[in-house]
Amino acid sequence: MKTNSKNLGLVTKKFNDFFLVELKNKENFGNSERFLCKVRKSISFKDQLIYVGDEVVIGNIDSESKRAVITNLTKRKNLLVRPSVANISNIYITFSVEEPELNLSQLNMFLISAESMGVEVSLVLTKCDLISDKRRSFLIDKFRKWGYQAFTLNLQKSDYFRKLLFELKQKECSIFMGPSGVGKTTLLNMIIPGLQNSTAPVSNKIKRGKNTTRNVELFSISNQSYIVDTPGFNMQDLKVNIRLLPNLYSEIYKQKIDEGIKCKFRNCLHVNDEGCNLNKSFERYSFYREMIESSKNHYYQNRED
Ligand SMILES: Nc1nc2c(ncn2[C@@H]2O[C@H](COP(=O)(O)OP(=O)(O)OP(=O)(O)O)[C@@H](O)[C@H]2O)c(=O)[nH]1
Ligand SMILES: [Mg+2]
Ligand SMILES: [Zn+2]
Repeated sequence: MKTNSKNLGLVTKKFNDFFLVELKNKENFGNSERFLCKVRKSISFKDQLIYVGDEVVIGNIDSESKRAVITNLTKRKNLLVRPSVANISNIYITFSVEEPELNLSQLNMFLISAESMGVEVSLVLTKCDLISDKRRSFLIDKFRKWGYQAFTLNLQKSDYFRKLLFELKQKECSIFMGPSGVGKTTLLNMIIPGLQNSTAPVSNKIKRGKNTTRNVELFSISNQSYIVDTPGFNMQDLKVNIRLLPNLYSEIYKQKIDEGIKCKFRNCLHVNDEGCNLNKSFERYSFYREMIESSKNHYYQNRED
């Protein structure tokens, strides 16, 4: 049976030209209908791609075959480029403390890239059962200085997990992002009991993840909260406007706001700039400096082209 009624839906999965769209039906949480959709060919936004997290209008709904077509796209709030996800409100950068071992430079790149989206960024540290309490406290303290109150999770203890779950249910659309094998899908399976998405142990020798999750997928966890599981990856380089970088490090912008420090030039990059008054004795300064230098090289290379 075909109807012509139009309905708002949320794209929860994308594969090739197909989209899985869940009807936005607030009264019916957990039982929302899902339709396999293609984009109507003759519509004006056809040059614009549609991503997981997009809100769309679907029509030509066939309730029996669960097929429909996407007829319109609602204006999106934001778009994360890698992995491609639209309309996120929170990014949970997820790293394991061991297996794979914690790479601070990678972690910093993930954090700064997330901060550049202008959404709320949090840090989740998994596999804390593999380290001592002393090491865990050390890491909590380190990341507090970086500006993050880390969630330290472990499969055996549920107290921190419950705190995280409570928080996720207050947010709109949260995404787990980080390298392969850190336990993003394991966490998702704990959040949604019965889900049982595939997870895999890290490889024996080099303790590296096996790229188990292949697609970005969005799941609802309450009436208006969603979480997104993503395929793990390592970041090669960061494409952030060099002028924005000082504002993405809490150690820098807090000095300006809390301590009122002022450099001679308003657009000071705090590297070798004349009249710079920034106190550079914080752990991430070397990462910051490297980012500035490599962005500068990138900028000049592009300018010479
Ligand atoms: N010891 C320990 N192992 C964990 C913990 N959380 C997850 N793991 C294990 O880590 C391995 C990788 O977990 P996944 O959930 O597949 O990792 P992922 O981040 O989804 O990896 P990709 O999908 O490849 O990006 C699995 O064998 C999990 O059982 C934890 O808290 N402690
Ligand atoms: Mg996974
Ligand atoms: Zn300065």
